[in-house]
Amino acid sequence: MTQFVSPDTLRARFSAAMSAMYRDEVPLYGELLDIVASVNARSGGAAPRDGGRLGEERHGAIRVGTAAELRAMRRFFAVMGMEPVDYYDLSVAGVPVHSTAFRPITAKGMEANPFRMFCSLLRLELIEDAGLRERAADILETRQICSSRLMELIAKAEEEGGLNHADAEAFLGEGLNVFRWHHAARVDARTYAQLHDAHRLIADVVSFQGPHINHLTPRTLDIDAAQSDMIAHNIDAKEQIEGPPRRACPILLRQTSFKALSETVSFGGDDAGAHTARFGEIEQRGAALTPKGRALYDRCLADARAAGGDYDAALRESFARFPDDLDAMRDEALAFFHGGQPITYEDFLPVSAAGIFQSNLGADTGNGAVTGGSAQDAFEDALGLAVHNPFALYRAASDDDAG
Ligand code: OOG
Ligand code: NI
Repeated sequence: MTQFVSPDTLRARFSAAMSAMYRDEVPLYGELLDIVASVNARSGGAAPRDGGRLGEERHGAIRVGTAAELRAMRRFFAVMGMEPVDYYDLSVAGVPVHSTAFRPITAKGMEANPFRMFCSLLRLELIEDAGLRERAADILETRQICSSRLMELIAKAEEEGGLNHADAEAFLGEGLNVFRWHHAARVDARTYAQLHDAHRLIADVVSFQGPHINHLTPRTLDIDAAQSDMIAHNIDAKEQIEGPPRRACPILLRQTSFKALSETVSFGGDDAGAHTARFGEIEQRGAALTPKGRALYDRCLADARAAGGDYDAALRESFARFPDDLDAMRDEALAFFHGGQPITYEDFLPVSAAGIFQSNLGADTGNGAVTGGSAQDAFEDALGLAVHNPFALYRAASDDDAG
């Protein structure tokens, strides 16, 4: 009998290899890891039940251009036990993409290794200029983000139910290559400028050989402390932490980032330029909320954003309505619990994601704003599968019938 390398092992090795590669490519990411490790060591007393996985924990983000690429990514991540969870419509923030996150869907899988990949698909139909839309589609049409060897290995894993040791090595090596940064663009400088004028993100997705990893995010136990440490290290951090305010009982997700780096690009011939896409991010995770809790969260956040004036003060004020003790959160069925403790939120927040996108897009977003609306059916057609409903996953893991 062939010995297969388990999906958990593949995922752990892939996550570690991605981290080493990104550390090489974006040295500030290494600094960020050191800051987070030191903050987490200082806040050891606050470790949640799943604290044991912290040192290994990170999520990444990529952006693909076509349905075929999205489907290849879905099959690639499935080999490592990662499935698409939730649908995120980023057009609400003027960003022409929609997204899912690939991750393990069981508590056991998350414990074995919690690596997740946020994956966005470009919505070419949101490019207004028909000529440019067609040009972008033509450019993407001829792109091959996965080597034929990688596609063979994925097919083999699907057919045989796993990969042996030698195939696993090859799979990890070929897989890592997909997400590397390429200095040489696939387009000329003029095309890059046109794509960039339509939306900076379109240039990022269309101009290069592959979906370079654009950030890797470690998880901290105290994001306020990590944020001040970032500033103390002269890292150009985003001013505002996205998500809920600081609380005694953290909920959902709080995130902050440092601004994208400007990297040199060659456009063939002697043409050189710069491209800004890759950045650093940190996050703190709290309790997964029930639909009722999520609705309350959305209302509190919307009120704070509508309030104007000092955003932090408005946030604290609007969230005063959200009970900040575990008994009340359980009694009012606002959060999911297991064994007396809240279940950690493993997913993302579209409004935060939009804030993160905007922070790294910078002020200069070209003509920018798109309006599209949610298109989950089209996304799932492209993916070739329906995404998992996160509430159903948390409900299955909880030991009461909250939500
Ligand atoms: C993804 C932004 C979303 C998060 O943590 O919410 C994200 C991107 O910029 O491609 O990673
Ligand atoms: Ni992120």
